[in-house]
Amino acid sequence: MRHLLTAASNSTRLITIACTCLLLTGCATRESDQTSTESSIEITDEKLDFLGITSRDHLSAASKRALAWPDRSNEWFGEFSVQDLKGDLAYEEGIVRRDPSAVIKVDGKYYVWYSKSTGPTDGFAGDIENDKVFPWDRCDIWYATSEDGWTWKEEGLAVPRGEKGAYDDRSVFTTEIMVWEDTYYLCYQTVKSPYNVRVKNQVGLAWADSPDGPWTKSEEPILSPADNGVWRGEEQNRFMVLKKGDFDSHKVHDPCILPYQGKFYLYYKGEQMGEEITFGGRQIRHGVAIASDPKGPYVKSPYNPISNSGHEICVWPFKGGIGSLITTDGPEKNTIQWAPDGINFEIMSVIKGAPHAIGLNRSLENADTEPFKIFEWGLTHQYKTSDYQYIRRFSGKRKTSHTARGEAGSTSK
Ligand code: AAL
Repeated sequence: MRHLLTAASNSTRLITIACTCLLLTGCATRESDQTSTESSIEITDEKLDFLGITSRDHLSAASKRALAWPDRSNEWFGEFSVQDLKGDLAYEEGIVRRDPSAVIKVDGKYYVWYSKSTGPTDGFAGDIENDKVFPWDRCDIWYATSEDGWTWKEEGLAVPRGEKGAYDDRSVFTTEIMVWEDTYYLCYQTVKSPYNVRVKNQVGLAWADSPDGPWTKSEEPILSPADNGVWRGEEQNRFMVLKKGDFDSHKVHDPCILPYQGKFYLYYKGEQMGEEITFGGRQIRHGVAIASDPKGPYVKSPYNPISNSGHEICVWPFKGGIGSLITTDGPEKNTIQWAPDGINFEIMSVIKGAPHAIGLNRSLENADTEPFKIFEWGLTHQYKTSDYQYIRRFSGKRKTSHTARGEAGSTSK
């Protein structure tokens, strides 16, 4: 990044910033292939005072970045807390319940779908033919219902693993629900045996006329990894590559389909062959594939990847665009982003401690009124141990001031 200060009046100065890629500067260009932009930023007395900058003639690198931030209020900023559920979704020894779908409400009852498996995890050094390599290995998709969102009744199996030889014969997991024209769609991750380190993961789809099923599964995956990476050698090592390929050359994960702009946007997380650790941690990014029919075919956007970070997909429609919560991995983790077109996401807030693997509550009626409303309550999962995870409830609240106990409220804007 280059900064050029240009002369102006005493109380106002322009700072010209040439950038190729920045956090929080709003430099990204919409629907354009332009990679470099120049913009002038006015340094007013008000801005200097708000940022607490000592001298306009001695701007540190941090102050220059702060001056270049886009205008943001705190409406996208908030905090979360997590609570235990009751009934069948309370923690159960020996059982994995994780990666809850969104919550929907049908005929007065809440519904959620999730990955379920039993027994401990042995990892890749164990007997991969017979044991579990991950807690999400050997999973099926189960579902539960609730009257109040707190006490849940496990209703049973929704979508099982496929027959031996099918693309989903090893595990079906990390599902999301979409309702469109009285049909229910579950999309989910799939793995075919053997579950080794280099196995490619795909995405499957099932549909039903009722949330209670029966579910019909797609015969083929609806999304697969990019086929342009090249492994080096035969060893089961996912870091050894001759060519990494696209951001999703190894795995397509965490699928979530949203009806958007008359089409169906399938948001997903990509994992790349030869994944590396960068200054932001694991190299993990998101993509989108778009279809005219909920069953596909889904075509990957040429703008992929559409995020630089994020472990799970958590997306929702907001004010004509799409919101996205980005957690865990990458330099832009712990941010909430928004794209006016579902593709070009900008950072709207930087948050702490967001729950993992969120299942948003799609039944909330006021979710389009304020950005943080979508987090009023929903579901998440938590690790009890590395073997066993369970589903919990979260609630989120916008935060506008930081006060000590007994202190009067903030007077700031
Ligand atoms: C989850 C998701 C995917 C990963 C694993 C199971 O939280 O990101 O589903 O594969 O962890």
